[in-house]
Amino acid sequence: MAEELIQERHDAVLLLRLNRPEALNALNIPLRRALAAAISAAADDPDVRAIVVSGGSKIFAAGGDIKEFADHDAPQIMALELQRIWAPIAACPRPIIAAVEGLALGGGAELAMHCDIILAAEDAQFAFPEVRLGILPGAGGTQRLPRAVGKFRAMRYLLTGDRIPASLAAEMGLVSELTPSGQAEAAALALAQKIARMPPLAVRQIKEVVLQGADCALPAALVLERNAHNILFSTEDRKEGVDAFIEKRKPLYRGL
Ligand code: CO8
Repeated sequence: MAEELIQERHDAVLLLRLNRPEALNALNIPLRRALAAAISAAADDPDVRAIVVSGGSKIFAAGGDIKEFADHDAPQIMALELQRIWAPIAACPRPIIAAVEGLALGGGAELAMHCDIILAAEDAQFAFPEVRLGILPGAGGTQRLPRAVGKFRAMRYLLTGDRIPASLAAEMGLVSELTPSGQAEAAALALAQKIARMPPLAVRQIKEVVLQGADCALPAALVLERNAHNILFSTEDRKEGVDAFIEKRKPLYRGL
């Protein structure tokens, strides 16, 4: 059987490509576990400086695997503790870029929203169809969508399951950037390579401060920012960046 999660290294970038074409990349438990394990391993590998999560050229993901959970009742769903599979993605210190072609539905859209940057093909579509199954988005969708696009637009789509075209998603702030159809993965890899060339400690601090600060009151968030800013002044990469600017040469960052 083909691997359900393809892993490729592109220099300092790890590409993770969902590969369940027969089920439109529906996220079954083995695939979710593989994704969580790959991202945990990447977080332990200092040579991985950015991650791309892609569904390939046709579809990002058609959601959670409906067939896998069709007969589950509440205790069975609770026993799965699915939040433990999502946690390593949410906690990953490396930047993660989602490359969305085709559809990102339900758990697929929630997977994209676990990432830090979402690139979407101009003909891609997002939706949260859980309501049509009598449930709700259970992997952060009811919380991350309103934080990304505001309450009133989030409600509009969470309560209907209607599709959000990528252009509207970009306008709403759910998509970072649109790409031509078929080029989301290549564009995500190029962007990830660019981030991978940045000083790793600064990249890590920016990600941490943006994410943690978003959940704090502004004064506390500004303290987080100030402390991270001050700490970065002691790094060798800060010295290298400034020296390279003054000497008019390309910097070589080492993550120190
Ligand atoms: N789960 C499992 N299998 C799926 C899923 C899915 N989410 N989506 C598609 N598939 C399977 C189909 O069953 C079909 O398999 P088979 O050939 O064996 O019948 C194959 O993929 C191809 O699908 P279609 O024939 O339906 O392809 P179409 O091009 O006609 O339609 C769609 C594509 C529009 C994407 C359509 O497949 C669809 O609507 N899929 C479901 C979308 C959805 O509602 N996603 C789930 C949202 S909920 C969620 O993500 C979290 C909770 C999940 C558990 C819920 C349990 C109650």
